[in-house]
Amino acid sequence: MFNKILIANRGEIAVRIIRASKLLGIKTVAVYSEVDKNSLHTELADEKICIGPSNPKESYLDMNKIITAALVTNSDAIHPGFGFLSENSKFVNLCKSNNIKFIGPNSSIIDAMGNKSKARETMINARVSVVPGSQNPIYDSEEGKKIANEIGYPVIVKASSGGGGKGMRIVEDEIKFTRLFNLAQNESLNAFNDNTMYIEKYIKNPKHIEVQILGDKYGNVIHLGERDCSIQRMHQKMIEEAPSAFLNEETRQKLGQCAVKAAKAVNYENAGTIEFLVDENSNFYFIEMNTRIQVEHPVTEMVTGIDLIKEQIRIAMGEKLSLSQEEVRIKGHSIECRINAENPANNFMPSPGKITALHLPGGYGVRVDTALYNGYKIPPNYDSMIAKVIVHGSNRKEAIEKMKVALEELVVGGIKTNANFQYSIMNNKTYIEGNANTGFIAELLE
Ligand code: MV4
Repeated sequence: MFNKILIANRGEIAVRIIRASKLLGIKTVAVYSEVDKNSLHTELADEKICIGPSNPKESYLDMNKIITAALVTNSDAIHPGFGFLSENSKFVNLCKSNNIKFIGPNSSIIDAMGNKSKARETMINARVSVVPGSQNPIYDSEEGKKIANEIGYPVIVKASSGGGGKGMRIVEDEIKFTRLFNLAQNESLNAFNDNTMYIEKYIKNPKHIEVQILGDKYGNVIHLGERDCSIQRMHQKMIEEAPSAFLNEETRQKLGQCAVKAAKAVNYENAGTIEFLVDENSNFYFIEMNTRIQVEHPVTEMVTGIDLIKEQIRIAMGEKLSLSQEEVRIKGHSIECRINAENPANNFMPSPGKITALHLPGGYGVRVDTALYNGYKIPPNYDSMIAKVIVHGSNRKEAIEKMKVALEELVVGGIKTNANFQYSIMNNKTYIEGNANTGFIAELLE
């Protein structure tokens, strides 16, 4: 049993983790940077410790400061949230050597899945269907071209250390291959100090569908259904929903089983996500595994009734999964709109500043995960996501209507947000019909 958890994060996810800890009767420690002195998470936690300047490298990413904060407060465990140190295997090892429990999977899995070409190899060996492509890492364009010619164009060249679209290039034909491969590889070298690449067949206009899984220390793994995260802009997700409007029941079953197989193959422990691309014919292919809790986890909570953060903590305390696969039921439909402090009229330019008026929507099946309060000053130093509006309805149509009511009600004064842009998507025919794929926002903006 944990007596105290340190939350190595900020913003709405820190608040979310503090609330779950309290529900389990566990004390909480907030860490904060100088610019976050007046942030909500510091107010809600039992204790707070300043860990340095606004620059994440000197605070939220500084492993030694966070370990020291955990030690001086006698914390039993650290919850990393998402981003920052959540997928840093060195940090997981550092927790272990200081006798602090890291609420997440073990470091070797984080390493194995963090390297995307290694993850592909692992899943190929586990007989999980991956996108047709290379089996081994690729280091030079000549080698890459041979493989691309075998796969057949178009292909997509990706960086092993990539994510968020960095070090990625779509290649339409052989003539363009060398130039684009080198561009992707240089980008990867600069961003990640890694020249390891891999190649996949390019899937045109795919859906991005991911499956939530939970695993305990005893080898039990269950899935909690899928989330459709196809609505994204510049590789940033904007809207997520569960279940997917696109999948039929048979594909859904297969996808869930495939995700459990993938997680079992790596003895996965804690919460994780298996990401798939789904093509127009409902063929699905593994692309990546996320070894953290994700921003969009609430839509899964809303349709399953399972508190994923509580489950994460329980699993880390050595408890068995609280339910079996047969006990998981998907009820109704949930949608999440991410509210960002940004200006859609000016190329989504970040819009930090002081909140001068605030009204958060409410009502039956309406949830807002946020760390905002009236008078709060959003600092310019961090991610622009300031709230998540989440709705639950008995079906997708009702959920969309509920989201419209919620977004109409939302007032965030003093800064620009993307709330009206999100509202317009709720009225978009392609979206309403469930036909929006990963190219949707780019096409909409054109
Ligand atoms: C792909 C793909 C098509 N085929 N892989 C983008 C984020 C990263 N996690 C995976 N991504 C993609 N991988 C294969 N084999 C399409 C995307 C993709 C994308 C690619 C280039 C430019 C914009 C994109 C938007 C969404 C998805």
